[in-house]
Amino acid sequence: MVEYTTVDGARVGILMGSASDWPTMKKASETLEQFSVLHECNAISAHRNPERLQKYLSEAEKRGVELFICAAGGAAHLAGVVAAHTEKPVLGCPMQAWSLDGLDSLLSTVQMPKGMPVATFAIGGAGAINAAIFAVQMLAMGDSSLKTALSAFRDDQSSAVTILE
Ligand code: RP5
Repeated sequence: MVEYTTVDGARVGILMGSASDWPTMKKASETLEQFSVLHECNAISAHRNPERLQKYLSEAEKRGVELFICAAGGAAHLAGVVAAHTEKPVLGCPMQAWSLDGLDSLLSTVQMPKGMPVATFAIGGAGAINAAIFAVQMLAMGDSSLKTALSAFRDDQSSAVTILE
């Protein structure tokens, strides 16, 4: 049985607690694509697939995945559990999920105990996109072509702000 998807040369692993998170996390994937950053996307729940998650993480690190973007909603433990299993940076995306407008997910993701960081982003699509951009910023520290692409992206954003008449 295939337990998860892998991509040769992936530098980023996007994980989500459920396929129901995909419409939001697709935005993170599209953002990485925009920068031609190879990545792989998987729904592996910290609660429903604990062994699969552990296996994925140990194999992903060996294959060279450099950081993980983790999305979950409700009792959103995925990012924290991933942080417990890897020394790679973990970026957390709280999902809006089914109640409390995602405040539950935000607090579950952000309130990590000291010594075990999860860089936590905004609830929903903006957070998913920003997590991907932040991942690109980290990867760009050792990658001059990514650095150039990021500068162009920032310039485009500046030009897109219109002046009110
Ligand atoms: C979390 O519970 C998932 O990350 C998702 O955001 C939420 C709902 O999951 P499903 O019940 O739709 O699978 O674990």
